[in-house]
Amino acid sequence: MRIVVLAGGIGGARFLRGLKRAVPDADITVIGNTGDDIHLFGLKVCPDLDTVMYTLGGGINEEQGWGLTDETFRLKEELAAYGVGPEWFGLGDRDFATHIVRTQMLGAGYPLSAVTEALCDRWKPGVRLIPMTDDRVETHVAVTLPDSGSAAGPGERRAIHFQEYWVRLRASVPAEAVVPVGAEQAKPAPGVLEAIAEADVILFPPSNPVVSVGTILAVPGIREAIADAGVPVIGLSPIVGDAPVRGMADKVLAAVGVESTAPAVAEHYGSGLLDGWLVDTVDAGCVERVEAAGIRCRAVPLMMTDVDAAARMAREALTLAEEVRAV
Ligand code: FO1
Repeated sequence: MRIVVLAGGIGGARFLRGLKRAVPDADITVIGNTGDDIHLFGLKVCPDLDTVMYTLGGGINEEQGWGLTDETFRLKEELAAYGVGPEWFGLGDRDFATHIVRTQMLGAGYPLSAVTEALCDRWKPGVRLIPMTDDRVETHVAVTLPDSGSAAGPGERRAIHFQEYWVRLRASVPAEAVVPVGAEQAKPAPGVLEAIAEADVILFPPSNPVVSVGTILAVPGIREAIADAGVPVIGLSPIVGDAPVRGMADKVLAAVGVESTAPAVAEHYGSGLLDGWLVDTVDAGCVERVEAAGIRCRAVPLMMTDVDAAARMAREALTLAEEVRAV
């Protein structure tokens, strides 16, 4: 079975670990979000691609959900000693190697998709990981910084990099707009449209619907390819009850005018894209509303407490796909 998954960071990676356990013989292609990418110390860092690669490759720092295990931060300390920031983004010594190799290969003219393939040769994630595009896309967030944190003076509206919003500010101020800068000019990376066209099923894992899945869908051609694929497209809600399971998805959902509820996210994707939607059992009362939007809906446990729980979710998604296909 050929499965295509649009994945962001931690939630997507943990779901993929369950999917691999649920259908070990499946051919899984992951279209990874690159809007979180940031250039630091002259290096290109791809947090969502690395989180998928490390999680499925067995190197992930499990508690954090990002970065590597057995990390040291000597390089970060030395950079800080030179007063070279930012200090708020924790790059470990082992992780630096990934960004050095990536930046070296990009500098030699390899596209990000080829670089990602080369890095995966080492980590062997057991899926094909393709960035959504080889072109530069970086998500920025419009905020009004209350204090003098803004060079433009307090109360001024500014656009800051997603990572600064997410990591330095911990999404503590409202996101007034979320803009995937460069998305309009970006082209799907080689293999992306082909994988979608050849897929037997397409999955939206419980990744952030705005800054992860939403950013992938913002690359011209990808949303259309999925809508036209003619195979079941099944999503899993990242919102349980009225709160995101992890991260601060509610902050960026508000920026695009979407309430932080399981049915609202399904409606945001729309029945033109989604054929089926899994909500958590606590949201069983919302099934009717989602079905009224033309999207088949089931309430199943959606807390990825361990790999087996994620595998059960994956099986539920594939079961719903078959029900949708049978219609
Ligand atoms: N997230 C944090 O909350 N704090 C960090 O210092 C941090 C560093 C970091 C370094 C490399 C990397 O690949 C990811 C990192 N993340 C950190 C997570 C990152 O912000 C998120 O994983 C994604 O960008 C959102 O999905």
